[in-house]
Amino acid sequence: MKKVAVIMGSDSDFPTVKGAIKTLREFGVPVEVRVLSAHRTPAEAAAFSSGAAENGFGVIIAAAGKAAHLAGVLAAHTVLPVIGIPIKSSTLDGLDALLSTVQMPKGIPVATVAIDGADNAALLAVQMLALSDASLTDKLAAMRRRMTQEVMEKNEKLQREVEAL
Ligand code: RP5
Repeated sequence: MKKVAVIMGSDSDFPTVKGAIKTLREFGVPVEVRVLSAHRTPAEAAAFSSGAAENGFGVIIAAAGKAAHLAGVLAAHTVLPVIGIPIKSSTLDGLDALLSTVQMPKGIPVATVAIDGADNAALLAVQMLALSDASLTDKLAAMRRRMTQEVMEKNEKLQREVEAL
């Protein structure tokens, strides 16, 4: 199975990014994690992304805050799909990172999830890998069934509470 790279612009992003790493591991997806900054280590970030495909990666997840160029810079150096997580790490509550990540000029796409949306970034990466791995498709389907069951149980509980009003 292809690996997923989880790249963050700073170790200060790690508390948010942890969720993505845990989710990927729950699906049995091999993960490698790095701190690489588009601004502070531009050469290293470019080198990682340039070599990612030949090093066995299938998807790159890039998490960054503030003027968040990391996902776009990584995407510029590879044709692997890049998923951006805008991190809420500034006085602008992550809106700066969201706009920096999502507003990519045409030609170099970044699939941007919600501010701090680490879990969805991981799930999207699993869905991408599932295109060529049926075992991941089965695990995703099982997760969806569990979610459905949980919501139905919550609804039933709510109905009982409403009835008792
Ligand atoms: C971004 O700047 C990082 O992704 C982080 O979210 C933010 C702040 O970084 P630190 O100053 O905490 O290292 O590059």
